[in-house]
Amino acid sequence: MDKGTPSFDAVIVGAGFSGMYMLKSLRDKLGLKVKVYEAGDTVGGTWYWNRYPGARCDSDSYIYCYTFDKQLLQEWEWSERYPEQDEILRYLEHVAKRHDLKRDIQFNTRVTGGEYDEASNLWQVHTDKGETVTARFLIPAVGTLSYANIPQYKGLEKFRGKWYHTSNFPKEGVDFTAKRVAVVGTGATAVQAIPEIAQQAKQLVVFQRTANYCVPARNGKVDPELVKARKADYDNIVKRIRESFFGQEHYFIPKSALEVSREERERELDKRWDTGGFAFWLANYQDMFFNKEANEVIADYLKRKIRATVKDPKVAEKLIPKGYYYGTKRQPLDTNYFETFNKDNVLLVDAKADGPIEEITEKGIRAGGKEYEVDVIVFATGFDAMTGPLKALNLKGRGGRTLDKEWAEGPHTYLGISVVGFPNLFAITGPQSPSVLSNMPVSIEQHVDWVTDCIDNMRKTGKTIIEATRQAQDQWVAHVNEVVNMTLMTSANSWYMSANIAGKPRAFLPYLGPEGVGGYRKKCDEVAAKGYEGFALS
Ligand code: NA7
Repeated sequence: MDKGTPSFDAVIVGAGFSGMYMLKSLRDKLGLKVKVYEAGDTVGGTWYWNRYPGARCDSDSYIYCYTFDKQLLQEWEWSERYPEQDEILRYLEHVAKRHDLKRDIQFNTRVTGGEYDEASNLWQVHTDKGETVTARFLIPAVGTLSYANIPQYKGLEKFRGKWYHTSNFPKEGVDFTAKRVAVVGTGATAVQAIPEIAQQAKQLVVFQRTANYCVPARNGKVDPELVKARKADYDNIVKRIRESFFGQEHYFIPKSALEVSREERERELDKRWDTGGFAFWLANYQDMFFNKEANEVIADYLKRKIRATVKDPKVAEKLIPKGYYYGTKRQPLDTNYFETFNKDNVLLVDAKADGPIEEITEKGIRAGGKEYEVDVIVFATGFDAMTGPLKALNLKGRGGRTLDKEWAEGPHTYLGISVVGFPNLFAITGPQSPSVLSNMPVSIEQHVDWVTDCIDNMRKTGKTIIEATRQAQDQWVAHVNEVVNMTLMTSANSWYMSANIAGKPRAFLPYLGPEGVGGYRKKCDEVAAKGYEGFALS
């Protein structure tokens, strides 16, 4: 029985890409009373927090944007192939203004907890400002890579210099001029930041735990004729990315890498290398993610590129990825990354060859028994991905159950949107949805539209509670794992596999559907068409 009258129809947590569109959709389409809480002092989410040097999107700008506002697609002009952090932030500020979003967003406010009250069937939501509000629906739009992984090294508190995590850089920036700088980590973030920091710093020491396969981004101005053609073709582009595998205009080569001649394979790989961007990763031979030998011939191409770029063979050898299959960790896109290791002021310290980081000292970092003195440490050490930001909300579902406990062996969701025991909670791009394997805005819009339709349907049919059933959730979890177990993805110690965080249960976090983003969309639509199959509505 529904007893209470909530403060809001819906509370949304986060005002990044997903929270902003969720607000727009529920408020302006359905006329709901909505409140958004955002920890930052303005909109932007990921693009508000990640201000490190070189921060930019790895998806092409023409598809890394909202598609719900067709006029904006025509009006907005991106300056380059990949938008830089501050340009995306400007874009999101523009969207907030254009759709008058800020009036329903409370900034500088972090949600610190929430309980589902079974007597009123409402969520009680608490903030760090001491407020408690109630809402029928609770919608975490907290991002997938937003809970920083700050390594708990011995001695960090003793360090006399300054240290930063890349996802929480000072707004005013950091001046590295004449400084001795350490960067810890060599993932997608570090690959963007290292060449930029190396240009400023007196000395840069890079601490590498796992070498990465990198492909050139090839950023630059986009030919105005191509921009015009894309604008004229937006309806089709939107249709294609929605139906695609990765939310991008990339399609596998429908052949095995092993069935073609070496010459043909080199030609195809050269094409992708020269084009730059995700094409090398996501538009390669179709057996790359399944067949070890196919994967190895493609990886060999990238290893040759590293050897040809890095002048010191010993440094090149350290930069050659080992021990995992190409593409099973997130593909970083680079601009002069490997070239940077040819500079005299850059030193690479590899955990395997030189010894791992042992401690932080007053003066710097000790690794492999040697102390490296630095003035600044930049931790580019990534995130407690996908489950981290949701667990950090400290939510309690029916009977006081927590996500910590429910997910003790990895995430358990239905469709990556809903969790048994947490009624009326919708996670936007939650674990076990395509999310991070997609071009995020495509999957964000899909979830927001689906949730909006679901709530609209509930109102029209007089329902107030929706909750995934145990059976549907178990089947979804089994399906997510069954699909990924057919690939090489599970063999890597990647953050996709939760392996970057000590003690995190090993589990694949996103959903790599047999038909990708397009197939997942169809599945969600079928669930809705069958009266929200797999959910209990009352
Ligand atoms: P990533 O891809 O998780 O990279 C983090 C890097 O930091 C990676 O090289 C890690 O090595 C390394 N790392 C993590 N923890 C430690 C500790 N404790 N000691 C030493 N090195 C460590 O994060 P990014 O920020 O680069 O990228 C995240 C996503 O943001 C990216 O995929 C895009 O989608 C946007 P590892 O490989 O785990 O051995």
